[in-house]
Amino acid sequence: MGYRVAVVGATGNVGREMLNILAEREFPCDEIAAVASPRSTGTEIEYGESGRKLKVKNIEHFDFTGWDIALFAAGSGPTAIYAPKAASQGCVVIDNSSLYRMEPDVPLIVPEVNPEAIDGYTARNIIANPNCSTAQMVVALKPLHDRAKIKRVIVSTYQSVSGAGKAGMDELFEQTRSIFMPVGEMNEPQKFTKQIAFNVIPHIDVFLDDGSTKEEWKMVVETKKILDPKIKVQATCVRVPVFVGHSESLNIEFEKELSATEAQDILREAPGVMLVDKRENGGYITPIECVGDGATYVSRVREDPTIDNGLALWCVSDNLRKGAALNAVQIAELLGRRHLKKG
Ligand code: 11C
Repeated sequence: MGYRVAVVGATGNVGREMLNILAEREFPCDEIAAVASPRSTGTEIEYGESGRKLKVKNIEHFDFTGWDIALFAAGSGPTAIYAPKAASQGCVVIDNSSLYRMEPDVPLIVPEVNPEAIDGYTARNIIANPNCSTAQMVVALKPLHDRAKIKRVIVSTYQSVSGAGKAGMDELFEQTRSIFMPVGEMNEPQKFTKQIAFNVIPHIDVFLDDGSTKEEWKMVVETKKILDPKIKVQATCVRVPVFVGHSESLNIEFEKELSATEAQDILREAPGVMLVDKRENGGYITPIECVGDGATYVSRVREDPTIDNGLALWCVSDNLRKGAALNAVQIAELLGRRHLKKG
């Protein structure tokens, strides 16, 4: 016996990946529903390799009664309306938006890092999935924190345009094409604040009063909630002209001494981490190599001689997978193992 699972926002970048990953990991679904805005109602979406098609259902009329789990990738607006409805109808919501992440009675989960926190889900029937840039960072940090206690992290991100949805990907594609094949003027940027093709933009999400951006703030507060409230994080989040895969440069200060060699040994064994660190030409991972994969790749581990107990490293992951859809499905698996047992 399996679960009845609804994917809400099924036609977007993350929703489609959720369906792919549920099928790939053979998540035990007795029934699966693809749910989206009225705009997509009746369109068909593929599920699994057999070419099975799901007809998209209208979120406005969807009754969650009798459904076990709803994976939401619908953005904060629709989520604010329909997630509480689903939760009150007895369906456990696993939400990819930022809406509930910092609510004290909603667990924010990365299964490799804080699986036990999921037990608090019963307060609201909602579990939050972190921001993509936070998820990959905490997977890499957790095993090092367990060994040597992290005091402070300085992170600079190199985030792909798929983090801004399909419109972000289209904007990079169109701008690149119009540079190579100019037909009239290039369109003004819509999704990003400046030209993204052949450029980098040090601005993701809205500005806050202290001069940081909301994306940077999310990395700070989500890391504290998932990993350890004592860890200090300073983030600079940057959009780069890459379609899929977020990269991060991390500078980490520990309480205890930790050599680069020992850190490599720890990371080699850590859940969710793939260490690729050969210290030679090409002996590290770049975003295009991690697309379609679930791991957080770590490369370039080295000691930082400018501080006591400092390490620097590079980490890369598919932001649509570990950063969003895969983490949500892993939460569903964890929920099944610890709480919603079937069969
Ligand atoms: C980006 N990290 O790359 C964002 C996308 O809070 O879930 C995900 C935003 C979020 O633009």
